[in-house]
Amino acid sequence: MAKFFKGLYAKLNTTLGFFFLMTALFWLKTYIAYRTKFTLGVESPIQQFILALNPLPTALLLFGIALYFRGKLSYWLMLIIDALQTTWLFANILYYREFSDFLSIGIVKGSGSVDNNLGKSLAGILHFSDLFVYLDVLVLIVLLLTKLIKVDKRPLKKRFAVTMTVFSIALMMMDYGLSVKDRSGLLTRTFDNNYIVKYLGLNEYAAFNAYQTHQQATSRSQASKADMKSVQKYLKNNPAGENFQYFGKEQGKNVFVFHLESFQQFLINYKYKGQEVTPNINAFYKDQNTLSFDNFFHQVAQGKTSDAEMMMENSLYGLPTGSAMISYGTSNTFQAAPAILSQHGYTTAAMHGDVPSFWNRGNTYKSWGYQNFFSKSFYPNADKPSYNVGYGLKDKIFLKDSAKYIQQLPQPFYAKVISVTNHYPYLLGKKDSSFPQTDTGDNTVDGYVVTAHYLDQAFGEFINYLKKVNLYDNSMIVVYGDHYGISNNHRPAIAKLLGKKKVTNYDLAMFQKVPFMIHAPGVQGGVNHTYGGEIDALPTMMDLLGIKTTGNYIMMGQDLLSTQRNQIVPFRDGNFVTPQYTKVGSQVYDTATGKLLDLTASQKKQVTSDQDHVNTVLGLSDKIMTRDLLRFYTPTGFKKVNKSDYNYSVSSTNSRLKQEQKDNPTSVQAKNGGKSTSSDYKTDAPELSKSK
Ligand code: GP9
Ligand code: MN
Repeated sequence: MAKFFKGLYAKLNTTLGFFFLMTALFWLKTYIAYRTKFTLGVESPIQQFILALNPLPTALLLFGIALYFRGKLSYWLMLIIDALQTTWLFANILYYREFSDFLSIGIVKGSGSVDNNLGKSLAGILHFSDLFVYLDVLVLIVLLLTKLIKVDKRPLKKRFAVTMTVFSIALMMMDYGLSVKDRSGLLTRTFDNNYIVKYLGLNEYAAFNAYQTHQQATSRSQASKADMKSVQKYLKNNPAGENFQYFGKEQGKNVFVFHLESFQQFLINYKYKGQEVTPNINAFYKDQNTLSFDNFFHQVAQGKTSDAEMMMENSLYGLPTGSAMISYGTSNTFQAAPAILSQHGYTTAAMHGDVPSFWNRGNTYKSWGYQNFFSKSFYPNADKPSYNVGYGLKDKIFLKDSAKYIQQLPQPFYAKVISVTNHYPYLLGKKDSSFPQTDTGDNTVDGYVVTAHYLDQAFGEFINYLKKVNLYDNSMIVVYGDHYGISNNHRPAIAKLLGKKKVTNYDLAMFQKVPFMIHAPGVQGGVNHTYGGEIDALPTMMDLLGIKTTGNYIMMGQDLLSTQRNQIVPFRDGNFVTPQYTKVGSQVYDTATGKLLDLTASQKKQVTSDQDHVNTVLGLSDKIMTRDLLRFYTPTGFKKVNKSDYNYSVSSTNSRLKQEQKDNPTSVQAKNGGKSTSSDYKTDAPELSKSK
């Protein structure tokens, strides 16, 4: 035994021995930090394995650089690289504690005016145990200084260094291969920085982020004011048309934007085994004050929810690949709904039962001018497994606890409420399920009505609360489905659900319809058949609120209530739907009948011109996004958003709300004599009744 240790000790006195000791320590501490300092959402044995593996490749690669040098220099290099990597880890631990996200190059450089007050609050967020990450660096230095470990002066054979470099890169590829197998689209769609760190590691995340930042900076630097002029010229030549009938009818009202996750239009009035799947949403659809649209399409691409949010609140398209909120949300200039409305006296808030890093909401919402963002950590017991399913809190629980915050918002307010339970793979425990599964035989499809029914019940409870506290008649309530829930890969199941033998490309295009409804107490409702999509939501809402957007704001959509609109609905892949034509790839269908057309010369001409329009708007929108063109133009009456005005931490949000109850006592709670209205919120969520 003693001999063994002696042998081991002797090895430590060689360059390679020291190298492996340092690597092992770095690996271990990074893994401990992963498990104790971050919430990476490791879910399966393969993810456990990947997480345990992922600190190793870059440790070997970077420490391995030192192996190309000899003697003292080699040791010094290793220590410097160790200290740098450790500092990156340490800085992320601190940043994560405050923002539940990882540092990005943009934030480190302080560009894009992202001031996170990190310096100021450093003392407040540092835990003593964070310092453990420096322990091994310190120990190694002491061992060297005291000569307990001696510097090996002999040069190492070059082939050792080269082997280490090759081996570490191979290991990195292996990690990447395993990761992409487990989470496809990891780097193209990105989703959440937590995912990149969980799968690839903190250093790889840094490299990926640096690459993205570089790409963005390049496309940004190509832009000039003239680009913006061409966008303005286009909008001027293609005006949306005035909307005299509805303009300003909802002026000054509170606004709710209620996000129905993965909710498709076909669910409206859909019955299974004689039972309505979504009775509450159906009732809302038919409400005499609800303007409902039955030819409204989602227009998202890979960014899914984030694309929908981008369109709904900016009237700008998502990108053809990836998520614009992730790539540009932190750094770009935006003139989004929350910013516009807060400058018209509104309090603005977004609510969502997931972590703020998902789709980069925590940063993007600041760019959009949200004053408040209530994400997962604002909700009681948010980490209880029984309270969660899939991406976050179960809707019934989330909505009930959101009411606590809604009641504190000074009126008028703009509140976006994002549900999440009706999300693929549509799994819900027995206790929460009160609707039979469909029997298409396709497992990923059959639970869809079950979670949709659950979402509907949650929605019903929420609307009842709004009625109880007089918000229903005081608010414009916009309800929309963000994108399909059943993807086109499930043709046979879709056919079964729709009661058809089989589905054509036309049917699938129509299957992309999602609900869009505006409950507007000041107007007569009804079902409107105009063709439009998510890109058109914002101009529609703004006109109802009496805020003129045409000729001032840069919006790619048109008011759905304007009678002169073009009714061309572009999809992100370049296909489109108009009242006449539905174009899918090389096929063109008659939209009214679903018949495949053999185009006449004049039809061809029309389709070509529609296609031109589609290509132009998508191209212009992409230019605005990738070149950050809105920085060159500020609409009249609009003040540029300053991201450092916003702080979404729980403590500062709560103290801000408290202060606002005094300074501007117009919230529901303030008007209720300061008393909470929580008891007016009735839910049958089994998780909540049990805990009582
Ligand atoms: C996660 C949720 C889901 O926070 O919004 O996003 P999706 O997967 O639908 O894009
Ligand atoms: Mn979604």
